[in-house]
Parts: sequence; C-alpha cells; structure tokens
Amino acid sequence: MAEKKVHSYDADDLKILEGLEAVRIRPGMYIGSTGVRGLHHILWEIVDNSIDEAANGFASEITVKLWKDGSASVRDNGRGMPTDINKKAGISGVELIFTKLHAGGKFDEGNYAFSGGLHGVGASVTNALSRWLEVEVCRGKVYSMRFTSTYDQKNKKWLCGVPDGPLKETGSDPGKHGTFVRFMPDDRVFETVEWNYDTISKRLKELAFLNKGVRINLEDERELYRTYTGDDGEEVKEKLPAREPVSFKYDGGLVDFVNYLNEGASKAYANPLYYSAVKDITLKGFAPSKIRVEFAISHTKEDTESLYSFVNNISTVEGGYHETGFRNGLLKAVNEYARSNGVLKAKDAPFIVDDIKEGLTAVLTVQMNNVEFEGQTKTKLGNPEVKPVVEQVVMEGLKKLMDTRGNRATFDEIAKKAKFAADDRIKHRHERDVAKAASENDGLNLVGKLASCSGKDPDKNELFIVEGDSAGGTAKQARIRQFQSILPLRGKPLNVQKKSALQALQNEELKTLISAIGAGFGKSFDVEKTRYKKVIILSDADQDGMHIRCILLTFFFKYMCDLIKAGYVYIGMPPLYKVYKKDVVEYAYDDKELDEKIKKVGKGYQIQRYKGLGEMSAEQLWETTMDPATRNLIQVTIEDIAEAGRVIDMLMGDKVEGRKEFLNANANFNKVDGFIEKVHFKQEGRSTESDYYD
Ligand code: 0RA
Repeated sequence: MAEKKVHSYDADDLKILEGLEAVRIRPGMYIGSTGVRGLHHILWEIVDNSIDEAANGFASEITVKLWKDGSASVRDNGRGMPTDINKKAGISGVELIFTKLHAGGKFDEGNYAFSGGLHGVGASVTNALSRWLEVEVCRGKVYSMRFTSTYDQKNKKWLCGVPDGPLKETGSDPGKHGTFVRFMPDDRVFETVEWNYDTISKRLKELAFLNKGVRINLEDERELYRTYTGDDGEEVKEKLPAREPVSFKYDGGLVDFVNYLNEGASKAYANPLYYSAVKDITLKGFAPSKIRVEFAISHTKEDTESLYSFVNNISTVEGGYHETGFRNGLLKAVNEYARSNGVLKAKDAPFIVDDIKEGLTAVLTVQMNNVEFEGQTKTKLGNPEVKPVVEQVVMEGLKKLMDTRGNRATFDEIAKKAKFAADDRIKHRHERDVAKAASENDGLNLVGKLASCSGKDPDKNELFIVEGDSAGGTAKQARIRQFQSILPLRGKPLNVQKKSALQALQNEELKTLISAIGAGFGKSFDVEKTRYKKVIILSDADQDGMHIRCILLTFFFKYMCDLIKAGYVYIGMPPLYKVYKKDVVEYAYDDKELDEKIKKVGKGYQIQRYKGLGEMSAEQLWETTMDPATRNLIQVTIEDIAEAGRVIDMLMGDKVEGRKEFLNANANFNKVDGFIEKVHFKQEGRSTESDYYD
C-alpha cells in the first residue's frame, strides 16, 4: 500500500522522503542516540513546537499524554499548523512540517520572534522515527493526516514518515483551534520505547517555570505494574493504581522557579529580584537580531552558589558567555551599591566575583537566534557577543530595582553578604593557600592511606574510593597498579552540607581525597588538573553504603562540581549475589537478574548473597566491580542540576521542615537515597543509557 502512495509522488517529494530515510539510517546524527535519551528527544521536538506557539502568545495550554498503547501525544490550543498548500513545495504546510528536515531554521522564519528547543530538525525527525504519526489541526474546520513507516523488503530501504494520503478536511468545530500530534515511537529504531514518567514530568515542570502563565498538563494512561519474587519463588505481577494527571502553571515564572529551588534552604530576604529586557544584538556573520534576557535572583543563608542558566529553554549546564556576563553585571551593580551606601569604605578593595556568589540562587534565561552550543555535552553557550549584552541588562535591571521602593533592605542584605564573604576571604586567604598548595602538591607525599597508581595519565587513571579498610585492602590486592588507585575510607566522611569550607578542609578523609584528586577544592577547583578522569565510589549496597555515597556526592556537588559536570564521577556497582555450581559462576546485580542467573546456571545451583564488599575475594572483586571489561559503573550526571541542588539542600541542609516533609512523603530511607540517585544519576556500562532507579 505504501508503495503505491510513494509512486504517486513527484520527484521533489521523493527527495523529501529520502531526507527522512537518512534519519532512519543515522538516527544518532539527529537525536543523539537511540537509547532513552533519544526516545525522549523525539517527544521534545513535538513539545517544543507547541511551546513556541505558547511562548509567542498564541497558545495558553499544552497537554502531553502517554497512551496505553505506548504512543505519546501533544495537544495545544494555538493557531493550528498551516493547512494551506505551500506554493513552493506544492503540499500542505502540515505535510511540509512532518516530511521536510528543517536544519536550523524552523518551518517558517519570521513566524516567531524567538523559537525554543534544540534548533534541531523539528517534527519530521519524530515522524521519521515513528511507526505511525497522526496529526489533527483545528482552525474552525478540522483537518487530519496520518503517516506510517515501513520497510520495503524488495528495494531494501525504509519508506519512513510516508503520508497515507494528503491532508483531509474531516469535520468542523467552530471556534476551536489548535494542533494535536500523536505518534508511536518505532521499536525497530529505539533500544527502549518506554516513556519515563519522571523525566517527562520534570522537564514539563521546568518548561512551565520558563514560560510563565502557560498551563502544561501531563496525563499518563499506561497501566503500571510492580513485579517481585513471591514467597514461592514465582514472579508476581501486581497492578498499581494509575497516575493522577498533573498540571503545571506558574504565573511568577522565574520568580516561582527560584522560590521552588530554595524550598529547603533559609532565605536571606523575602522576595527574589526579577528583571527582563529585549535588546539588539549582532552576531558575527549574521544580520542584526533581537535577544531576550530574563533573570531572577535570590540569596539563601548557605554559602554555595546555584546559578541555573538556559538558552532557548535548553539548560546550559556547562555555562558560557551568558553566565559570565551575568556574574560581571551582578558584581558591578553590587560593588556600586556597596560603595555608595558605605558598605565598602574608601580603604576597601572592591568585591570580586567569588564574594557575590555565596548563597546566590539565580535563574538566567536567554532567548536568541543562531545559538552556538559548545562543550563536552553541547550545553555551553559559545556566542561571545552575548556576554556584554547580558552584563548590561543585569546592571541596568539591578539599578532600576535598587531605585524601586521596598528593595532597599534586599540590596543591603546582598551587599552585607558580599562584604562578609570578602572579609572571610581575606582573613582565610593564608589557610586556603595552604590547602590549595597541599592539593596541588605531589599526592604521593601527602596522601596517607592512598595506594596510588604508577601511571601519570589522567585519561587512563581511576580512583576507587572504597568503603572500609578491609574492602580497601582487598581492592588493593585486586587492582592493576598502573592505572588504579585505591583510597579506603574509614567510617563515614564528614557531611559537608552542614559545614563550612574550612571545616571540610580540616577533615582528614576529605583532605586526603582532595589531595588525591589534585585539582584543588571549592573556588580554586580546576577540573583540568584532575589526576583521574574516573573517580569511582565503591560502597556496600546497604543503608550505610548509600549514606556514604550520598555524603561523597554532596561533597563533589558542592566543592568539585565541575568534576561531575565533566562526567568523571562514577558509582561502582558490586553484585548482590553469586550464583554458582561446580565451575560455573554468574553474578547478579539485582533481584530480577538473580532469577535470570538462576535459570542460566540451572539445576543444582547455589546462591551466595554478599553482605558487603569485604566478603569478596580479590579475584571476585576484580572480576565483578573493578575490571573495566566486565564491571558495571553508573556515571553521575548533572542534567538535572537544579533538582539535584534542591534535593541536596533539602536532605543534607540545615532547615529541617523540608526534610521532614520529604521524609514523610518517602517513608523509608532506602527510597530517599534512591530518590537522590534518580535525580541525577545515569547508568552506563551494561545498559548504556537507561536512567538508574532504585
Ligand atoms: C506556522 C504558522 C502558523 C502556525 C504554526 C506554524 C503552528 C505550528 C505548530 C506546531 C505545533 N503547534 C503549532 N501551532 C501553530 C500560523 C499560520 C497562520 O496563521 O496561518
């Protein structure tokens, strides 16, 4: 059937379809990967289109639905995709949107002032990677169209995203307008086609914060099951109640966002500062265009900085020119305020950037065209022209806010905080210099219990932080000393969330860790200097182990965040069980895998449950947990850096109310630790890309 349709197309259309075939052949080029991330990417392409329509004032509500059959849909109440025939292409606007790759520019340049999303290739990629896709457009009349993807056995090629027929008028609904797109991700393309509820709800919530006033709903109609092994050893499948629909709408936008981020922390002043402006900008090689800069600033009584930045609704985890401009603008404004209000005396040196970072929680968003994303994970804004524009907007905005009645106390508080930080910096400069020198010195002299590797190549070197002296001893026997270092931890390290930087530096275990990594600490941390590009936390799979893992991650998050951002921090996964018989040995990392391994080993099997790393022999530890060829590592990522910071504040910080609420809602501790993992871990190794859950 599909074949017939294709033959009725003219040459130009065929070229279009061949375009989509390229997406099938190399999906990674268009959506990054065919794992869970790629799967969600094709949903975001559709969501982004509706967000654009809403952000430009044409739609007020967007509903994402996950259907029982595994398909997903996005509905908006915007103008509706263009239904008329595009003169150049000779096909309807709808068909064009879903069959033509839109490299860079969106389907209709000049339609939107700003357009969010990945500036990728648009809805056609979703179509190309779906088994089928349906679209319904309402503009008083109702129009619909359907596309399918099949494999042409005879000609050995994909016919993907092929219209079943042209756009058809299928009804009328006077007064209604909007677009509805539903699609079935193709399981012949993706390693998994299971939508991740948490990933989707977190992103939709973030989009609701970033696009104030837009209502974003999420409905999950899928049937939920829990499977476990019953008393009789049989697998039990238990049906869970369906998820309730959720709805996000924030009329305060970024102000609501920073308040949400600060939920677990004590605030330094009541209301965040907020400003937004549109400016002209000329990027090298492009015509003059507009840029929108928007920010909300608040301060907590903690001493860490949390700056979350976005460009066109994409989180720029690695920072870039907009962040630099923001910090410069803030620094200049605070310096000016402090100077003219007597906080900085004539004899005082001006503040430096570090002084204004303490306790800062801020969200910065930039909207612009022709974005250049750089960095390891393409989350760093690389357009230098943005820096002075953002700097100017921040200065201008803060000056206006200073002159606004009622903001005086806020600016006094900010200036006082900066002064306090500057005084502290000057007072402790000496101590910090010593710590810095210690950490940059040759690790071999200073690190007591560290069994250092002999190699000097950070790309190859691995540091295992091992819970307990006995497991540490085993790991030392098991390791390959050329590239594997072992740092045993005695007891629990200091929980730094409740401690100052200086207290952290006085803690023996942490001092050892800092000097082992050799790249400094806190404000002086320089990820380029790291001795290890794999820092692997190896703790038992029990509650103490989880707690140690949590404390270490909090430490890295707070004082070596760039190490996490660079993807150098990992969690080692020791197996929970050994299933064996004569000379067959299999390891299982969870209960589900245990069942599989029992089947694999067959009759006469025996099971050993490992209670801790210390119970394993050196050979076993090597084979299951340390050998790069067979081990199972989870890479810690900060994709969800905002949520990670918030949860860490809540669980490890000084305010008890949030923690109590959180613990009440997540009654057992395992689950709490599991939640943290969920927030910012990603599994690597055996299954390369799926999110890691408890
Ligand atoms: C271009 C022009 C017009 C609407 C849209 C695009 C549009 C696209 C999407 C994608 C998802 N939802 C959408 N809603 C609108 C309007 C053209 C006109 O007014 O004739």
